[in-house]
Amino acid sequence: MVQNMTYPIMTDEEAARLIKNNDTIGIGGFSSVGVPKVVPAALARYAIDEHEAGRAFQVGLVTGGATGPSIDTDLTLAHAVKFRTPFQSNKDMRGAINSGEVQYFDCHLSMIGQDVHYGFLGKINVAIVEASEILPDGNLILSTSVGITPTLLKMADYVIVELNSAHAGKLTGMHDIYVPEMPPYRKPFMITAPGDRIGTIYAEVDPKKVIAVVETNMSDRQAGFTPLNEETRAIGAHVSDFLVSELKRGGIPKEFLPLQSGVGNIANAVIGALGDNPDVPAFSMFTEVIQNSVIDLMLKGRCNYVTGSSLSLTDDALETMYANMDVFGQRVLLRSQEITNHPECIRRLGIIALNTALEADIFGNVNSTHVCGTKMMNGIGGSADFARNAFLSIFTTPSTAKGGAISSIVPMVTHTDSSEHSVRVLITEQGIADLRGKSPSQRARLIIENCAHPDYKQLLWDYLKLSEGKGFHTPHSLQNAFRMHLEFADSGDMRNTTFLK
Ligand code: 0RQ
Repeated sequence: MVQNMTYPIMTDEEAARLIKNNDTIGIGGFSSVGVPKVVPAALARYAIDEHEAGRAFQVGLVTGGATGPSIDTDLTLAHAVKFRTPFQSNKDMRGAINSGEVQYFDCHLSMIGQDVHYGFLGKINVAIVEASEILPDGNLILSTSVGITPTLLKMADYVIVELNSAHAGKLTGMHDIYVPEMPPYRKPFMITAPGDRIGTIYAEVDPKKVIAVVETNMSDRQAGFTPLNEETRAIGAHVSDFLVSELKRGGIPKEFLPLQSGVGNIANAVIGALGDNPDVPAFSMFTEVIQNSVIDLMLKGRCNYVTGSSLSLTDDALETMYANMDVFGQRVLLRSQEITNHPECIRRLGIIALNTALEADIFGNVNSTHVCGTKMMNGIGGSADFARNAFLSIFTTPSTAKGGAISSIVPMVTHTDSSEHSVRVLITEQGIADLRGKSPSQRARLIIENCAHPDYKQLLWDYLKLSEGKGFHTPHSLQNAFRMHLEFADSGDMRNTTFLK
C-alpha cells in the first residue's frame, strides 16, 4: 500500500516549473469542468518569465474537450501554446487558432483518448489532472468530469495532481472508470442500459509517476446559459412535438430511448423543452455533457437517469445536486469520453442524438464548426460520434444568425462536419424536415419549405431551380453554391444575394 502522503506536496509555482519547453501536456477533465486550474495558470506565468528572459517556452495541449480559462485564456495570452487538440470553446484560444498562432486540429471526441493510446500524438510528457480525493493506495477519485483523464494517467510519463477539496467526498461512487484494452485484446463493452457499470469508482495511477500534488479549493465557475427566447422555445417545442409524433406512430419504441444532447444554449433549451412536454415520457440520457437543464428535470422526475463525461453545471446547479444526493446519488454516473461517445454503445442503446448546426445545406449536410467555412468556432466535439451512430440523429439550428443577415440554411455548407448520411432530421424554429428515405431533391424541398426563414425561402427556391431538371442527382449550381456567403462577405447581408444565370 502506498500512502498518499508519499506524493510530494508542492505549490502551483513549484509544480509548473517541472514542465519543460516543448513538452506535450495532457489536461484532465472535460467541457470546462473538473479541469486543473492553478498549475496551468502558474505555467502561463512561468512562460511569460521565460519569454522575458529571452528563452523559448511553449507546450502542446491534448485535452478531453473544452477546458477552463487558466488553460485556454492564460496560456494563450502568454503565447505558450504550440498546438491544441481536440476541442475548445474559448474566445482567446479561438482567436489564436484563427490567427494561425496555435495549430489546432479538432477531432471526434471518442477518438482522442484512443489516439493518445495508439501513440498517434507522440508522447504525453506530463498529465495535469484534477482529483477530489487521493485514495490510500494512491489512486484518484476524479471530480466533476472524466474526459480522457484515465488514459492520460496511464500514458503520461509524469502526473501532476490538483487535489480540489471543494468536491472532497461528494462525488465518491459517481464515476465508472474503464480504459479499453488495446487491439487485438479489446473486448465488447457490456453496457446495455445507460446505468450499467463496467469499471471502478477510481482512476488508476502508477504512484511512481506522480511528481506533485497541489492542493486547491475552487469551484469550476461554469458560465450560465442565455435565457430562453422565442426562437429557442420554438426549436425545443418542434423537437418534442416530433418525438411525440414518432412515439405515437411507433417510429420510437414505447419504452422511449436514451437521449444525447449537444453543447450550448440551444441544446440546453431543447432538453428543457422536452422535459416540459407532458407527452414526452420521463427519459434517461446517455450523453457526453450534462448541462443545467438536466438537473432541473431530474428534480421534477422528468429525467430519471443520466450518464455523461462531465457535470457541466453552474455552481448553483451543482450545489442543488449536492444538496439532493438522495435524488442524484444513484442516478448520475460519470464515464470517460471513450465510453460515453463509443460508437458501439451509441448504436446498441439506440440513442436519440440532438446536436446543433451553425449552418445546414438544403441537402442535409451540416457545418457545426466553421463560420463561413474558414473561422473555427469550437470544434466537432462529440456531435458526429453521436450523429453517425444514433438510432435517430436530429440537428437543430435557428434559421438565421446575426440578426437575420445570415441564413443558416444555405445551398452548400462551407464545411462539412456531419454529412447528409448522418443527418436524419433537421429542425429550426420554422419547422421540421424529416429527411429519412428522401432523395436530395426531396430533401431540398422539405428543408426550404419547412426550415428556411421566410426572408430566404424564395432565394433558396431560386437556387434549386437553377439546376433541377438538368440531369443531376444532387442539383447544385457550382458557380452559385457559395453566392450567399460571398454576398455576406461583400455587403454584410445574405438577403442581397443574386444568383448568376
Ligand atoms: O455567435 O456568440 O457571436 O453571438 O455562433 O451560436 O446560436 O448561441 O448556438 O451556443 O448553441 O452553439 C454549433 C457552436 C452552437 C455548438 C454551436 C453564431 C451565433 C453565435 C453561437 P455570438 P448560438 P450555441 C457534443 C456536441 C459542435 C460541438 C457539438 C457547437 C454563435 O453547438 O460547438 O455539437 N457544436 N458537440 O451568432 C455565422 C452562422 C451561424 C453563426 C450561429 N450560420 N454563421 N455565425 N452563429 N450560426 C458535446 C461536445 O462536444 C462537448
